[in-house]
Amino acid sequence: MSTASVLIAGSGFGGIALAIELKRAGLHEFTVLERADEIGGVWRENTYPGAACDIPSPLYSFSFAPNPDWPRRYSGQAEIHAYLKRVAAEYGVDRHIRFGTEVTSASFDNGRWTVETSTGETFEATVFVPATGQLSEPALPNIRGLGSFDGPAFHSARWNHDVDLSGKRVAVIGTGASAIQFVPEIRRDARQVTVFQRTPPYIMAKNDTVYRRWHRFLFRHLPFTQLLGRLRIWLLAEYATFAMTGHGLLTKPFELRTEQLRRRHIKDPGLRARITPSYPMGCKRILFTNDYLPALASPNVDVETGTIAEITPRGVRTEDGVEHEADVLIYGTGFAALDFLGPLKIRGLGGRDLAEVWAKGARAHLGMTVPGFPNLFWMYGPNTNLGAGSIIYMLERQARYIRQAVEHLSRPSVSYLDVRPEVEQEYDEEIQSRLAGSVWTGCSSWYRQADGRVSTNWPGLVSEYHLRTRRLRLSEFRTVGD
Ligand code: N01
Repeated sequence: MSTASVLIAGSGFGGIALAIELKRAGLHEFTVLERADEIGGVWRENTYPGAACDIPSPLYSFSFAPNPDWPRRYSGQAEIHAYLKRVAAEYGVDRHIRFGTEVTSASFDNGRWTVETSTGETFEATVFVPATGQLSEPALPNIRGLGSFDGPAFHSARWNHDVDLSGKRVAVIGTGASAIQFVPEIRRDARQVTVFQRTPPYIMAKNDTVYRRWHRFLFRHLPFTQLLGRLRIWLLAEYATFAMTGHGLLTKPFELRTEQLRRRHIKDPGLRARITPSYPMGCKRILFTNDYLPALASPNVDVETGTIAEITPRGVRTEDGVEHEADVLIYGTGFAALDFLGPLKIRGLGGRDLAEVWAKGARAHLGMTVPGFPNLFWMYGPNTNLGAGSIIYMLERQARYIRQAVEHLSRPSVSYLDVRPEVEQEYDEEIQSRLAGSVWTGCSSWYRQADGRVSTNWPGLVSEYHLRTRRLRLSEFRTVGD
């Protein structure tokens, strides 16, 4: 039987999860288009010093490919990238990847997607799956004078490893998950690090463990031991999500822990006050680290909380008029997460432009399908990000759902599946009304648009997402050709 063909844009954890799901189901008609020359998504791009995952590896891995060889509970970027490459090779999906091929546009016509790429090649398929991630486009801040700095300046996700920081004065803008990982590393070599903090993050301790030989022996020969660890972290993440989605009192014990940590590591009451958050815990991502607070307390690190007025050729000027001179400027300013499309142009039925449909914010049924854009399935799409837990779990659920759609579309009589507008509308209203009661409306963050809409995060437990995506419900779709 011939099967529906699939084009996947992106070979990060999402694209690879789907490729493996299709392969395991015997659906071999797929191609992954990858702009870079290697797989890996964010785990290829983010090579800054100290880059690691703050979700423990037993959970931050594919359920079908546990890895007994993780070096530690919180593995680093290189190990995670190597894991993804190894699993892709083991399942034979690396052979389906076209590297150096960025998808620039996709349009649906006559029951097929035509995808144009940066190489000038055009591909056609029944199904198109953007798996380009929410955190793939680095965001530079909108600050006057950006670009006027005389020395080296780069974003954390485009780390310039040619710049030697030894003995240099380094200005870091941002205090998110990336900055709190690289600041402790760079301060070892740098003469001086000035961290420009706009909003302090909540910091929790990382309960890290180096896995010894006996751990690895147990994980390999008694896999349930690793599975139990996975289950424990999964349950903790579900608890945290439950707290963030309308049960804020449950975060109180953790708030006390963060206060204790600050007291333990930061003896200067002035500094402690400056790094104490004043918004509800969980509203911005909670950060796990054991070395960021000690780094802030070290003599060669300053925390500057004055508002940045401009970047100058010599450094950063704050609104009080002080120019903070620096030799190197590093932007730890995050990603354009709300811009799901990025440079990609997508046209659906009747030439409808997805950018116009999403002008007020990205939205999709179960984060995957959009009315008028048949056979288009997003991975890590709108409202599928997590405030706690492993995104790989969500990606596996999406892969399974999309695989079912591909199976259905492989019937000779079916040409396309188009989610019903009323289904998507009702879903979006439900998601947004639930999000209104979540912690994420209590501050500004990359989860939230300027008008307040939260268009990145899933408002429930991951177990709920699992249940809701377990079966593709054909009644939710207009099926053409059936
Ligand atoms: O980026 P961020 P990130 N002037 O957006 C500040 C994932 N991740 O790269 O909070 C001054 O969190 C901004 O300030 P504020 C993870 O999902 C995962 O660190 O907006 N400051 C903030 O401090 C994470 O959430 C891992 O007030 C400005 C910082 O820049 C996501 O990636 C590791 C500014 C941006 O923080 C993004 O993390 C690393 C301005 N104009 C990343 N503009 C894991 O371990 C922005 N800022 C899994």
